[in-house]
Amino acid sequence: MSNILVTGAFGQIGSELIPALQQRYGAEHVIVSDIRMAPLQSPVMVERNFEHVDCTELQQILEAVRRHDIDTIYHLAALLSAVAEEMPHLAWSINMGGLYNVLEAARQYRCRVFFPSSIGAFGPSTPRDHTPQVTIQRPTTMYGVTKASGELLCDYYAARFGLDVRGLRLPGLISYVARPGGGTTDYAVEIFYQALRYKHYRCFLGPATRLDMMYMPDATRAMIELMEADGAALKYRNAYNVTAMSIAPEDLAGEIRKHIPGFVIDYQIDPVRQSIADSWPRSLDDSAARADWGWAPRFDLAGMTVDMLARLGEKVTGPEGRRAPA
Ligand code: AKB
Repeated sequence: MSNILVTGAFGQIGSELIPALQQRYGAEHVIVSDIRMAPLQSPVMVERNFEHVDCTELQQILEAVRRHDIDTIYHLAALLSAVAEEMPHLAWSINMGGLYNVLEAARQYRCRVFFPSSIGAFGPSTPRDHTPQVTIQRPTTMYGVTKASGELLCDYYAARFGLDVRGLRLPGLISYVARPGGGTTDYAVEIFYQALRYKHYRCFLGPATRLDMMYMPDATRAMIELMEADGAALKYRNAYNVTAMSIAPEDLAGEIRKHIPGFVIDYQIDPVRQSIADSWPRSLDDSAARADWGWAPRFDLAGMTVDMLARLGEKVTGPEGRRAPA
């Protein structure tokens, strides 16, 4: 039975990927690691399987891999796009330094690696509609530079050292368990909290800013399915385009309004995040993922909105939610 290490485990993805991995492979086989300590009311079951790991310290990763006899690493620790623009040096150190250390540990202990790339790995010279699997990648953000370079570094380790590294170019992720922090697509999560609490949301992207999005249950399933896929069938391994919906703030607001009549959205554009969004694809072509390992999303805009409102509704309007800051 394999043992899995997840880095950056208390972030938006880890908070839902870990329970999915625990359910599939058994909680004792999933080692949760983060530079932060477990939040007091962590949705993630940590108990004995927590390691405090700073990914910029190779020794800490090596130690966790050795101690727990790890053979698969899901490397989630990274800064997101908007915060990476505020702190480009730190973003390089965490996103690239952390990935390099994870790949080095994987090389030494022959681990398989999952690396989350992003729509941010593309730039303004990339075709923005039906963005092909193989196309121009000249990102203009530090986040994008680390994602495009990260894809190349993973390819290098695969070709040079025979490492099994797989990855996805993830779109904006919509989730109700943990909130994202510092991303350009965060509006698509914030809007649900504000709609449920105040029937009003002020969006930092313009109404027609179309980007790819995916509901988190689809995203965690995609990661696990890719890692379980027959390696011989994978033409790209790292990193596959995946998407579930291509939507703009005005589309999402319209869908929410079907369930919360009177919901109002207005706009106060943040020039930094708007210019990041304007440099990203509007819709990805994910046909390679569909053909090579059977990828198919289960949630479209309508299905995701119903599920988000139902699950978040209890959390936001319950006693804990009323006490939490907006
Ligand atoms: C971000 O907005 O930075 C991320 C992403 C699309 O990679 N959600």
